[in-house]
Amino acid sequence: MYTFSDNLIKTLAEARKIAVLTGAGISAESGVATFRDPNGLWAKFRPEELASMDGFLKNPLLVWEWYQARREVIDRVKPNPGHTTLVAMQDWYEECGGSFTLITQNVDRLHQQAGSRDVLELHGNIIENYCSRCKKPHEYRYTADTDVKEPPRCGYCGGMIRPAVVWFGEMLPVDALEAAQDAASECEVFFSIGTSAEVYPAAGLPIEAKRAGAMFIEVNPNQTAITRYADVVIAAPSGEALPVLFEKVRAWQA
Ligand code: BV8
Ligand code: ZN
Repeated sequence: MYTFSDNLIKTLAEARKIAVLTGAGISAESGVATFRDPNGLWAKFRPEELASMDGFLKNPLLVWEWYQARREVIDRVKPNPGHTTLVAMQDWYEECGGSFTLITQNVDRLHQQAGSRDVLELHGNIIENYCSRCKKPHEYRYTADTDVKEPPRCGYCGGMIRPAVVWFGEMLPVDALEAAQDAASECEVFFSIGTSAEVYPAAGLPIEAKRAGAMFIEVNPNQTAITRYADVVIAAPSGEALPVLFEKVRAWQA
């Protein structure tokens, strides 16, 4: 079972400004493949081939099919205890008069499905779509019973419809990124959960928080590019470790 130092539990029980960055790893226990794990999504293709506008324009059918295959999984999976513990933590810290900012690189919206509020989505979402040419939002939504094999066309300009995710080489949504950077520079504790910390500018947030004086906690069964900067490393699956950790925080009596 997982044991945590009294200092960690005391710090978390007394902190009032928490920020959390999540990546694909927090959805792994729901059955959603990560990108860089051995059997991950990138195992067969290079990221730039699939998650970029160039890749989409070069091979729209391959990229569209890859997103449809991911949507098929995301359409039927459920949040896991890692997601639901973050909801309970947001409730608890806000009830204590504190702040809890959830920043995610994930596009599966499982945090919102679990009940997390005001989620900062740095890389967009896989549910919505818009026109790759005139950028107008498009009403297409994936459903398991419709088999849309190629990108629908825009009713205004005839352009190909694309998922509302942020591809490589594309700007992150400015409001979400600025709010995430503010939270990283103002928080007392910063969690990095289930991310390999290889994609920027998201991966810079934990280091910004640490530089600004926060306690940096990493939750990941594997080493990452930023493990060496962590004050506390919880080398465990988030769906198992987070519920145990938060139970102890909630029960802490100074
Ligand atoms: C941009 C699309 C600039 C959506 C994705 C420095 C600064 C700025 C940019 C760059 C820079 N250096 C390089 C760049 C370019 C690039 C970049 O970072 N490249 C990397 C590869 C070096 N960044 C960009 O292009 C970004 N855009 O900066 O634009 C700009 C400026 C002006 C004008 C125009 C442009 C855009 C980045 C977004 C890219 N989009 N995907 C989609 O299809 O999903 S990235 C892709 O990787 C996903 O979005 C994902 O969110 C992201 C990060 O992956 P992770 O979530 O970490 O997943 P991964 O599989 O890697 O790791 C999972 C982890 O979980 C593992 O560590 C594993 O151990 C752990 N785990 C497994 N099981 C569990 C677990 N943990 C806990 N519990 C478990 N049970
Ligand atoms: Zn259009």
